[in-house]
Amino acid sequence: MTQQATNLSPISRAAPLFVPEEPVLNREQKDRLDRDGHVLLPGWLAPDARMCLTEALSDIDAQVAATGSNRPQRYSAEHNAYLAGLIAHPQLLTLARSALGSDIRFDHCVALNRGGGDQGIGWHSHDYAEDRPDLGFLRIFFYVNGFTADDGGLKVVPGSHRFRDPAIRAATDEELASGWLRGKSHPDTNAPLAIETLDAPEGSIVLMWTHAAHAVTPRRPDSPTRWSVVYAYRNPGAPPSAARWISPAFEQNPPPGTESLMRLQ
Ligand SMILES: O=C(O)CCC(=O)C(=O)O
Ligand SMILES: [Fe+2]
Repeated sequence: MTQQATNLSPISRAAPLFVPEEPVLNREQKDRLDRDGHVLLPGWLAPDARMCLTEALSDIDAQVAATGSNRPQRYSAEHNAYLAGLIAHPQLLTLARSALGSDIRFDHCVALNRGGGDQGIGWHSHDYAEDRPDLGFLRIFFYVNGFTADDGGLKVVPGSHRFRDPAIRAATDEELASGWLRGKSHPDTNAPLAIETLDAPEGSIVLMWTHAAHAVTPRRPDSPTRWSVVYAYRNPGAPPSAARWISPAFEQNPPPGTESLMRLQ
């Protein structure tokens, strides 16, 4: 190792994950995340990271195919060393902390690859600390090769996270509109809640509070696989989410640098 390399800080030693060197949300982005429940950051994934992620996520798909089990997908970081190494990546932690504050725990790393013809997923929300609005649960989605609204696209309902309802469910937009959405408006702006479709160029990331209503449109049959993965972090203080997919073995022998993130409380 050269003298120069020895002097590098841990931050510069890790290969860049994001294009912005210091990936903190600016005031406008943080306000948008808190008002809408999500914020899209186009092109944030560094080019080399996109390549490594594509390789890692292909490896997860291959393991799922070989084992016929969804375990490698649900516990992605436990099945791929590159993905494990990102849990405590300095830039990922900087970004998570810019939304959650300094005291955070890792919750899950789940591959969200969607091959051509994938059916997408209906409307739903996720759980954490429903009675503790002071405790945040943030999910950071990596959309490595992006998506369009009608091709494996994420749909959202700005403001829905404010209801902290973990049980939002609907099979179609119509069902959501005539059901859970009906008569609801944003607690701050009073605007009626409405469905929004997103377009994510290659290399996008999306930050989303976990109680936000979301759904995914089907992937077109002739489209290539949508490579994506989500990393989730939370403030400790409540029992963990139902999707805290961390095996006891991983928890007891965590990758270097992740020990404090792996604690329950
Ligand atoms: O595939 C996606 O873009 C989102 C999947 C999803 O609903 C989730 O990870 O909670
Ligand atoms: Fe979801």
